[in-house]
Amino acid sequence: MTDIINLKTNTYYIEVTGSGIPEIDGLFVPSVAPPVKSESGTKSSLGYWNGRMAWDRADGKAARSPSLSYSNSYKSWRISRLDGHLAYDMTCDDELPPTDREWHVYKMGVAPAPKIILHFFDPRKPCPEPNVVFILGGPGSGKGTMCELAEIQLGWVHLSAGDLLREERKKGGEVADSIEDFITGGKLVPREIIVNLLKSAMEYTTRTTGKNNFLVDGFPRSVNNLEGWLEASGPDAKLPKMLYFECPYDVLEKRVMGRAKFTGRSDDNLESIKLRFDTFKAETLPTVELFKSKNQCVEVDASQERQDVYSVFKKGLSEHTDKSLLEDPFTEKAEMLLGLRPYPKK
Ligand code: UP5
Ligand code: MG
Repeated sequence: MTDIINLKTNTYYIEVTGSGIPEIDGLFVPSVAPPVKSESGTKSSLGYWNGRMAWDRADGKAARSPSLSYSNSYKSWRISRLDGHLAYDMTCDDELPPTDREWHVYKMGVAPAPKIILHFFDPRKPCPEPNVVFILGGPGSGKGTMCELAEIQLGWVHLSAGDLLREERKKGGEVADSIEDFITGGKLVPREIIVNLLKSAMEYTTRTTGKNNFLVDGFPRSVNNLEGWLEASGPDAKLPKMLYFECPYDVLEKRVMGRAKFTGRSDDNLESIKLRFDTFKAETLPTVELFKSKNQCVEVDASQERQDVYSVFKKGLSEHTDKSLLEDPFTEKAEMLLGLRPYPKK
């Protein structure tokens, strides 16, 4: 039997969308059902049912409380309708309602099954402030490599502005076509597009994972970009810290052309690299200068060996890094990124 005394408070919120039943779609909050004996004999406590977290509808209208809970008898998570009849279930042993699989449509449910989003915070309240560090440097200076390492080893979340744009481009449509033209021409996309992508990725990540340390890689690429960011962040926003990867052009070109064989990026060719570098000098360097003048910029000599770059980079992030992760041994992927282990042959 679960030791109900030692259970962690249920602070998760669940959003259900797309069920096709208005009374099911909506927000579910930690259950306030009083302690009872469940059908399988397990005593439940506030926020819990059958020893697992449980939720009530936020509008309090459901006949069954909790209305989203786990059944030990059926070994499944279950979502009920207002009248208490079950609409969706998922047979599994997961500690929390699964968000990555299709739910089963039960007797009173309607297809398609809904999407379940687990929030770490009450989505009706503003999202906690993130810790943001901007990473800038020329094309191929190693921004992505170092950010990936910090994600794997130090628990930071890596948001590459370029990758977000490339993902958006894949979705197709008018915006996608215009993104393609900007990227291949080495030019900067309009700031609204990238600021929105970054802000919503950050909010979604914090709400759904609780993670709050973000490396924003390849942004702000111009003073205009920075103005867009500050505008979207509100009047009290502080200027984030910047780590600037300094690297001479010949090294950048060599690295990007080395990478070109594997990535197939439409801008990894000699002509695009030159255009990207010109844009970098004209638009991005003045932004770096601005951060330097405000004492918010740490310079990293990115032409060094990967391990040396990483050790300076790690120091630059120490203020917000979870100390318990600092001494962890390198994972296999980290060793590959650091050039200490070959990538597996395809
Ligand atoms: N490598 C890495 N570190 C190394 C080291 N120390 N020693 C030896 N080799 C090292 O690294 C490049 C290569 O070098 C890799 O093979 C790596 O193994 C090796 P990588 O980490 O990929 O470098 P990175 O700096 O991330 O290079 P990237 O090409 O991604 O930088 P860009 O800044 O050019 O590209 P990004 O994806 O950020 O942007 C692409 C385009 O999107 C821009 O040109 C622009 O059109 C558009 N964009 C906007 O318009 N607005 C934005 O805000 C952002 C992007
Ligand atoms: Mg990159």
